[in-house]
Amino acid sequence: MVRKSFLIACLALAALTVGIVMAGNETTTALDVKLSVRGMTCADCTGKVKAALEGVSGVTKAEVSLEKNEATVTYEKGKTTPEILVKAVEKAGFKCSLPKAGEKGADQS
Ligand SMILES: [Cu+2]
Repeated sequence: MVRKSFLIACLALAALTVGIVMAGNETTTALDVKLSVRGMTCADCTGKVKAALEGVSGVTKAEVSLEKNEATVTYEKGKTTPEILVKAVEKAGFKCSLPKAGEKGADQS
């Protein structure tokens, strides 16, 4: 009898934990933003821009393209803003600006 109630308690706790984890995932929304970066001339430059962006708290991923003069950044909503990302790139010594069309960064080539 004691064992059965213990098992039920364990199951209830497990269900509760799963519920909390799922609720937690819903609150963190990942956003993507494309930034235009100018002044990069080699792989060393893209590395610096990438490091600068990944150093911003809230950023989960940063990919920098030398060919496109562009950085694609994934960040958690509410933890940072595209403006902060631009400033981080500029602090690293490069020119950076936001795309004209909203946060998503319209696909223009
Ligand atoms: Cu370089």
